[in-house]
Amino acid sequence: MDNSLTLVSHELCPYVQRAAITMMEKGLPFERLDIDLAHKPDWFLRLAPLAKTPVLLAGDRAIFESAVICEYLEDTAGPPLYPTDPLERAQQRSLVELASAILANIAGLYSATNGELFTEKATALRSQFETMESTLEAQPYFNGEAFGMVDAAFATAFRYFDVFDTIGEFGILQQLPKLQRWRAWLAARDSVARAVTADYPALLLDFLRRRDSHLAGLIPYQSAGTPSKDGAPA
Ligand SMILES: N[C@@H](CCC(=O)N[C@@H](CS)C(=O)NCC(=O)O)C(=O)O
Repeated sequence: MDNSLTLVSHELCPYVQRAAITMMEKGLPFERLDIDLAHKPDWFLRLAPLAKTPVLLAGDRAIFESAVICEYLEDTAGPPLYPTDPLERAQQRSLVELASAILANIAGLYSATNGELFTEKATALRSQFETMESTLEAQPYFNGEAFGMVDAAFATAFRYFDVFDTIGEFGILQQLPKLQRWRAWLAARDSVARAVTADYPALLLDFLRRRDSHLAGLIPYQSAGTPSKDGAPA
C-alpha cells in the first residue's frame, strides 16, 4: 500500500500552511509540490474540482479543502490537535472557521482598491481579532501547553502581519496584549516557521507590490525586487 503524502501547494497559500503545520506536528513525512496558480496544470485541475490549493495526495487518492485534509490527518495520526470533548472540539472548529473568515478579510485588505475599502476591511479584522483576544485564556498556546488546530489556523493569519507591519501601522492588532503574546509564541513554533520557505516575506511583499491596490501604494519602492511570482495566496 502506498502511504506517501504529497501536499500540492502554493508557496504563499495560508491554507497550505495549515496542512503543512498539521503534518509536521504529527511527525508525518510529506513532499511538497508547488504549482503556479496563474497557470494551473491539467493534472491539478483533474484532482481539484475547486481548483484551489491545498490538495493532499494520500497515495493515489486526492483530498481537497484544508479543513477536510486536517480532519483526515487528525483521524489517522497522533498526537491529537483537537480536544476529545465533542463540545470543545466543535467550538474549536468554529474558531478555525473564524480564522478562515479572517484570511478572507486579509485578502480583501490587500486587494482593496481604495482607502475606504481598505479601512472597511481593517475595521472588520480588528473586530474579529478582538473576539479572539476575549476568547484567549491559556498560554502559550490556545489549549495551554499543547499546540493544537486553532494555533495552526491562526499562525498562518498572523504571518501576514509580519510583512504588513513593515509597510505601516493599520491599527488591527495593536493593544491586544494576549493576542500579541500568542502571535509571538506561534511564530517561534518550529512547525509554523518551517511551513514556509525562508524567502516567504520577500515573496509576499513582491506579490503585494504587484497588485493594483491601496496597500501596494503604501509599499516603498525597492529596486532589488524578488523574481515575479504569479498566483494568489488567498
Ligand atoms: N477553502 C479552501 C480555500 C483554499 C484557497 O482559497 N486557496 C487559494 C490559494 S491560498 C487558491 O487556490 N485559490 C485559487 C486561485 O488562486 O485560483 C481551503 O480551506 O482549502
